[in-house]
Amino acid sequence: MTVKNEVLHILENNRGSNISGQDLASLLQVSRTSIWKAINSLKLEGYIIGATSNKGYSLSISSDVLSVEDIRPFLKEEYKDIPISIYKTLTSTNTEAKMAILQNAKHGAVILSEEQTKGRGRLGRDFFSPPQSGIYMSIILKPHLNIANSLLVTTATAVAVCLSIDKFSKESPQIKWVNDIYIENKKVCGILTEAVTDFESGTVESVIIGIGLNVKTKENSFPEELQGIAGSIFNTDEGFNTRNQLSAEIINKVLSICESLEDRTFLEIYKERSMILGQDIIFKKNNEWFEGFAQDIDENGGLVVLLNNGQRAVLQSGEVSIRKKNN
Ligand code: BT5
Repeated sequence: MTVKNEVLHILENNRGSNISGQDLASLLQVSRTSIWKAINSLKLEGYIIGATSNKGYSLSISSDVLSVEDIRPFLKEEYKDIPISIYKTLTSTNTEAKMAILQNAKHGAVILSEEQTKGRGRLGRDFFSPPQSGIYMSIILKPHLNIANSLLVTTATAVAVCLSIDKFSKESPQIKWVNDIYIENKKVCGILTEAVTDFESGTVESVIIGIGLNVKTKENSFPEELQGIAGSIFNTDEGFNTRNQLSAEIINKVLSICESLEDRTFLEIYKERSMILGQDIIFKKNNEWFEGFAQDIDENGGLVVLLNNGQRAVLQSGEVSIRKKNN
């Protein structure tokens, strides 16, 4: 560990309380100048560290910077050594993950960014990714497992993210088929799963799971077109510094559920959390709108719809909305 990381570790363990430069220097057996340099570079990375003459340094309760050192301790034993890269800004963590795959990234590698300047949704849509307020993460899976079915990977990830949010929030998140997570009727998370295929063999070489989660983005900071549609897990100062722990929880759950996709028990949780099962819906397929009743989720994550003409359809992708009742 570098002096900087050791200083951070001590400040983290004493969040909100003061510790003098002299005490830090003696504990780490380095000079006070080294401590001063470490504190300055932590401040440059965005940590909020107070310095009071006589009392020393203290890490503010509200300091919240994504860091590998703060994520790793919360990972399960089997994932403790996965490669994690954290950036201050990227165009898109999924794009960065694609480049990492070209350089032989390992199964389970994680890329996180404090902000994305071109965060992507499906079909070329944008995903608003402002700094220091969300989790924008890509996890790389190598399909030595049977993960060729990217719909099922998205379904499994939605369940993993809901269960992770449960650990930190009183609100129980719900899932809108196929890739959106809602809290109190506002979208707090979107998932974009992309497959990297090997042209020669035509097989899926890697899968990138992109997760965009609004953790504490303020209501009024969403752009106009998302006002009233998008929300965050935390709307108060509660949960101000949970992004590292929540990221670790998501990594643990996504990897463990996706590594045993053949065990379909997560589909039961998916159904319980579904916002659309048992509802009248409209959906678009081949540029045509259909009406029907959302009946079930099949074993591959497909949405089973009973059409108004009595026929049954299974959707593998697309856009679904709940039909408003005419009173
Ligand atoms: C998604 O697409 O919701 C998938 C979003 C995936 C984002 C992650 S972040 C890490 C990784 N790197 C990336 O570049 N992407 C992934 P879709 O279902 O197509 O929804 C897109 C729509 O959601 C937009 O057209 C907006 O209406 C809405 N939207 C955009 N930003 C949002 C936000 N921050 N919160 C809630 N809704 C948002």
